[in-house]
Amino acid sequence: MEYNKNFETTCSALLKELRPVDLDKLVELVDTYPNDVSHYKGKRVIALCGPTGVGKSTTIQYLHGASFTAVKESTSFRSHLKNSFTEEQLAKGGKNLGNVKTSGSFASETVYVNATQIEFDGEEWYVLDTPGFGETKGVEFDIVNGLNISSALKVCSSVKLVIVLSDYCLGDRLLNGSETKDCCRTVLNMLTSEDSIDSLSYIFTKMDKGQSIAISQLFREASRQLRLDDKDIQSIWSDIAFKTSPTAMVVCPLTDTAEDRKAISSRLFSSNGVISDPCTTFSNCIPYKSRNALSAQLILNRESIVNALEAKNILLLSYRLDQLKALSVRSNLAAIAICRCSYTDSVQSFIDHLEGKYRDFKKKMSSTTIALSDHERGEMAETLQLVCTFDSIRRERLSEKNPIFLRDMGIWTYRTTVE
Ligand SMILES: Nc1nc2c(ncn2[C@@H]2O[C@H](COP(=O)(O)OP(=O)(O)O)[C@@H](O)[C@H]2O)c(=O)[nH]1
Ligand SMILES: [Mg+2]
Repeated sequence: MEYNKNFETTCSALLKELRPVDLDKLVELVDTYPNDVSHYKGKRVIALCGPTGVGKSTTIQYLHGASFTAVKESTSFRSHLKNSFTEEQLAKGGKNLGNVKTSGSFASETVYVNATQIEFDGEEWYVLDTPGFGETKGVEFDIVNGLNISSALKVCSSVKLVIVLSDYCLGDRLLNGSETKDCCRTVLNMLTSEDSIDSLSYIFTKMDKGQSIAISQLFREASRQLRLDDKDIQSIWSDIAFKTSPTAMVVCPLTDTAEDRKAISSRLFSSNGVISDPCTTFSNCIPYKSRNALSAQLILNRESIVNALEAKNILLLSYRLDQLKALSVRSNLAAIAICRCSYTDSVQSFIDHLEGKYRDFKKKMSSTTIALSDHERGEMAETLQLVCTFDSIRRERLSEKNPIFLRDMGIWTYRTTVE
């Protein structure tokens, strides 16, 4: 049993290195994973985002007025907060409130962007629950979730973006762990301009109410101690320090009174930090870690294309190019520069390779002044055939005019076959 577990872990670590992202699966998910935005399109939205398991869905249940009881889960050391709603709360929250799911396991429970309705002080808001960054089902799901979150935000009339962080993301883990840093980088990537950091809001969970006065200082100190290669998130940490002073929004579902909930809601459902042009403020985004995995995969693909060219492995070459093309023709993936460029760059290096082959071929031909021997003719024919085959791959994938060198091709074909 122990052996099997180790074997499994080793295999999955090895697979991650060999194939950080399954591109075929990614494309399939992009095409088929549900992302119905019709419910909140054109609406005023508060969107909760953050790492998996920090308590985003629980916070949404809390904002809808749910009662909570702590239950001990056999699968986890932590307690799970079981929620219950009154009939009235369920009716007010809209049909999706029942879909705001939480569980005590480490697996992600929220798998789609989901919107519920909340009326506060006579104004209607849609509250977006989002799948956590660092999806436990795998990197391909994480990428698609990131893309779906960004496209969900873009269709709203206005958006207030709230980052949710739990006690697990703070303390020593703030500087030494990756959860908070990665989450901040993901959100930074989601914004087209750093100026929009001003409009972010922050909620903290799984801690005592008393900690709400310590969070500002924690981030102020931590942002000063950031290492040079983490400086990119300093602006967001300074913003957290600023907005959590004198107190942070700390949600305590078990112990908060009705007044506490009202105070959190008043802070949250206010016009502060509302982004009024989501379509231009948000860009297509992939959670930070998965974006790195995707970059690594695209580099592997490009290396594989070069190797396939060298080895004249037409099947592998076509397969790898098709994988990259599939990314470049899907608009949400093509909006990500690394996906868009990988295909065009690979096609270009492929054309360069083809041209190089042709130059060699031409040189050989022009240096042969006397009649070719059978062996030389065979070699020439083989090279020419290879160039032609490669070119058919090129033509299928790039509706571009033939490069100049191909104009001569007919003449050479004639010379090597007829002579
Ligand atoms: N003790 C405690 N547990 C919480 C709190 N918020 C969420 N949880 C538990 O943490 C787990 C993950 O919460 P969930 O809302 O599903 O996280 P999400 O992935 O961010 O949506 C669940 O078992 C929740 O009951 C909290 O404030 N205190
Ligand atoms: Mg959730």
